[in-house]
Amino acid sequence: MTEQKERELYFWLRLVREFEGRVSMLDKQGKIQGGVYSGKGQEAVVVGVCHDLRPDDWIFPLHRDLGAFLLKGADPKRLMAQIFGRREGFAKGKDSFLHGGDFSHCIFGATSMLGSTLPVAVGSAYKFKIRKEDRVAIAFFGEGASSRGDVHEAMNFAGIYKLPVVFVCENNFYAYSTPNELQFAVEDVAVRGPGYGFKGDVCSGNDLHSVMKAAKKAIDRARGGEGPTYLECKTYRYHGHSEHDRATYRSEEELVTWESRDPVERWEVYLEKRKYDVAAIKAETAQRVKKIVDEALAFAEASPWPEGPEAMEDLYAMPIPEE
Ligand SMILES: Cc1ncc(C[n+]2csc(CCOP(=O)(O)OP(=O)(O)O)c2C)c(N)n1
Repeated sequence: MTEQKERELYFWLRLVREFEGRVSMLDKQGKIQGGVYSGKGQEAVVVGVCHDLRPDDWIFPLHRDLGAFLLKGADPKRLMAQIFGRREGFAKGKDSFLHGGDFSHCIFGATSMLGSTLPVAVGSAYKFKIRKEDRVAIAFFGEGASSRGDVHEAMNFAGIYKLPVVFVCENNFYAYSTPNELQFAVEDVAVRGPGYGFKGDVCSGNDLHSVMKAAKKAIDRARGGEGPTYLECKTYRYHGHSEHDRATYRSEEELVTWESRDPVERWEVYLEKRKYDVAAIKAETAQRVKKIVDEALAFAEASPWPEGPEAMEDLYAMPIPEE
């Protein structure tokens, strides 16, 4: 990997952390519309999976994947406006972050019914295959969603047709307050992959190298016509399920154990071992990401609220004109 690439990856890790950190803070100030589901602690998953995707690959993020939007090229200003429920947001002020997608960057919005984006991701992968398009679909989901029927149906179909899709399970050990041992009776949920006729792989979701390596294999497999992968990334969310959840169902010791495996700090150690001037890189990156987030915030706050009648716009697809 070149030094430039290593620094770029650090920039992404820090940008995601800064953006999400700011959103959590703004939520406490009562400025955010809707819930805030922080992915703090899980940054290496979205960076490792999305950093090398092509503009026309599609991603299907879950509610905790704000970072995936940034990686896939969504404008941070519009993203913040979306979170603020303003007109300049992707949904033009009709929704919070939760369901907002950015089709211009091939980002599908999350759904409230967890796991139900997977059949959509599989549908798009089916279309890529039928039209012989060199594209992949990345479907993110939590280990909680892994228990849903939609997820099973999507994976079964994708296995039969060997579709170019990667199923990325962000296993952060809790689905709201439900721990893994009450979620499934297996250690690694990725063991289900072979049951659908494709590979299951497990990686450390807090180690960027580990995610990148596993994601590359899975994406290459999809592009090469070898079908899907069930990629499980073991990770941990530092915050509660959402900002209103104090997460009293887990111990302080457990949280601290995971914080000691922090993905951003881990990458800093790596840069140090590479003998780069890490103090300078940290200072420069901090300034760079702060500027991006400050500008996004100023833009969102200046963006108007939608007017009442706009609520009726964009509700239906335009009919396809007859030839
Ligand atoms: C089908 C469905 N069941 C329950 C819920 C309520 N709910 C919202 S988030 C959540 C936890 C999801 O856990 P997981 O899928 O592991 O993702 P995580 O939040 O841990 O990233 C639950 C149970 C929902 N939104 N949809």
